[in-house]
Amino acid sequence: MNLLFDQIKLGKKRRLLEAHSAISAMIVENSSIYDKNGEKKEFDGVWVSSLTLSLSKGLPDIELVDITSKLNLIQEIRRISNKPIIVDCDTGSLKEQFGFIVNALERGGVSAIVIEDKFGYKQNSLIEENENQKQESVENFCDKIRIGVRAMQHDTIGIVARIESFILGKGLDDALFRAKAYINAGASGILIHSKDKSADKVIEFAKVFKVDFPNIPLFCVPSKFNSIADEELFSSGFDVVIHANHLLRAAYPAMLNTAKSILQFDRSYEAGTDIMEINDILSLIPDPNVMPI
Ligand code: SPV
Ligand code: MG
Repeated sequence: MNLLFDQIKLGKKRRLLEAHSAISAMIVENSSIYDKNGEKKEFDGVWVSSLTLSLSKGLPDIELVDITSKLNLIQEIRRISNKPIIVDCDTGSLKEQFGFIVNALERGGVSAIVIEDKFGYKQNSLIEENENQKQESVENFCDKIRIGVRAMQHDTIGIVARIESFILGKGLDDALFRAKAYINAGASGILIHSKDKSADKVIEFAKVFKVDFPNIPLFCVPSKFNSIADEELFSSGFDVVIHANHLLRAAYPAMLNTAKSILQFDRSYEAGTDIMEINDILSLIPDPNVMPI
């Protein structure tokens, strides 16, 4: 059983939000609204992002956060949420290391890990100057996927292969060729990434991909093409939409403004209009008499 993939098989579309700490996971867990039809709308899972986890530790997004730190965060998230967790595993490290990573994250209760088809010096895919970034050969990446599949103990975790062809200036044919090869190697899902402002390329990919692979879950990360609604991505063929970095991006300017306000006014009174009341933060402290979920 796999919480995430079983739901997708039932035809449910999934919307995830990033968490880089227990407090941000609390936001993912507790945020909900009622839409115009009176239906409750909430996030369906938590994305552990290499960008926001690295940055929250003061590190560049170059595969420096080790598996133990990721497992610590996953344990913290689990303390407050039972929602499926997807972990960004960058390139999956060396293929000699990848099996151990899959095994550790499966035991940690993770529903899926995403590995991107780059090798060597990996940087965040959204940076503009990316001439250092190299795409892995199809053969080597398929080997890595096969190693990961062999390392799985049960059916509780899936490997999602993230295709960087559009990021690295290649076209639709390359992306589709890779998708087919990665699925044949055992990938449970495909993530097609892009740093265009327009969603046209990923939508074109989704339409062709879903003709050949209607039952393979398709993921996207609309960090750059963010003017398109999740519903439109879902109706274009995507099964999972990941909002990958927004809680850290929301927190940073709020913290910076507060810090500057204290310096400017030499007291915290003025900052008080933008920050939560002391009593409100006290009400967030977990009740020791209530067991965690
Ligand atoms: C991350 O969240 O670390 C990702 C997604 O890899 S993105 O930054 O949009 O490339
Ligand atoms: Mg990443």
